[in-house]
Amino acid sequence: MPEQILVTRSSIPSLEEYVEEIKPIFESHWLTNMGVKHKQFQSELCRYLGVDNIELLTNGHMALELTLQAMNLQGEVITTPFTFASTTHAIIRNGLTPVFCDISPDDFTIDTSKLESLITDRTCAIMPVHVYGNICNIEEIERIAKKYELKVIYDAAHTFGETYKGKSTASFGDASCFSFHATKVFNSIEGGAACFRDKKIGEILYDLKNFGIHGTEEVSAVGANAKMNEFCAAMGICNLRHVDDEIAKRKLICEHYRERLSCVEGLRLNVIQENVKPNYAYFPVIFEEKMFGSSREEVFTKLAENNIIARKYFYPLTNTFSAFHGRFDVSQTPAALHISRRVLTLPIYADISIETVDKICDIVLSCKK
Ligand code: T4K
Repeated sequence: MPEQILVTRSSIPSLEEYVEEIKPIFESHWLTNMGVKHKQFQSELCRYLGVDNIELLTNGHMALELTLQAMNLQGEVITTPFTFASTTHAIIRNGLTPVFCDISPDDFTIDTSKLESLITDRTCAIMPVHVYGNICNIEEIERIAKKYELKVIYDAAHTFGETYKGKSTASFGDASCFSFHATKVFNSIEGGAACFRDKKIGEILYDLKNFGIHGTEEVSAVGANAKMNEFCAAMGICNLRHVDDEIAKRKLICEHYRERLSCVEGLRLNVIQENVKPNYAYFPVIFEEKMFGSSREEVFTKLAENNIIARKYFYPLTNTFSAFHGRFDVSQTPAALHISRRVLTLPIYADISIETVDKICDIVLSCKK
């Protein structure tokens, strides 16, 4: 059976490099609970991301969920439904109410022109998503948050290594949360991190990721267990050495896709944002059936018949999940609905070959009628 091409493939160091990195773990028998590798990874990340405050967590979801908890929020959080389940779940699992703002049809991030009309006296925070690594309208979000005294927690899961106007995406808002999942541009197998402005949030997060245990004899909060273990930290340390090269390789892949798929009627590629150094995390394509001649579903199926597994990130919208039993009104987010029904994210990863990209483009273009 021919090899399947999946939407992504984890970047990993050489086996020798990883073994070298984990040797001290075998020698010390210290496997988790904020060990040496955890501390080293934390400080190397601070340096790479250009921030002072960072807490490592088991995954990006716990970064979002515990950051919200650490801020002790109540009421409504304005967010978008064009995202992974995690963003919305983090809000709801904190007993908060998500209020869904529509997205901009251009870059798929929160439509800031609609934001203010959703603010009520119960609004406590905004949780915008830099979806696909597209950076939200930082200035406008900051202006609105300041005016209404709202917290801003960015879901920055897709933005590792990116900058906006030369500043790391880790430095925006009250907090920015990253995912280091295996499928991300940068991974620590499973992992995540919260970067935050106020040092106090870090102290609370440190306790919350360890059951709320404070010191040795006090449990001061109802925390979770979300500590990054030493093997994940070691993988993160290794991958951090290579992440810039990985992003450079992705850039070439992305450019090749763009060369092949630009200027095709009915097919829209992701925006190139001004002032952003991108990481090429995803390669979303919007298929407008009326102009392209084939629907997103048809292209998806055609690719799958050829062992190419593209993904419909992010379909369905989170505000339509059956888990929420019709609690949210999807007609409030028409642009998000439109995009989610037409988007396909094509395979992109550092080591995908140009020949494979050509094959994918040939199949996509063969669907044009
Ligand atoms: N916020 C946003 C905006 C997010 O996108 C995510 C996660 C989060 C928050 C939460 O962060 P984490 O708690 O996950 O750290 C994947 C990932 O599991 C998830 O991390 C990611 N977003 C989401 C967009 O994609 P699935 O269910 O699509 O993954 P899966 O298992 O189908 O894998 C996709 C492809 O990746 C596979 O076809 C092959 C490749 N792969 C996968 C794994 C597991 C590898 O190459 N190696 C691997 O180990 O959710």
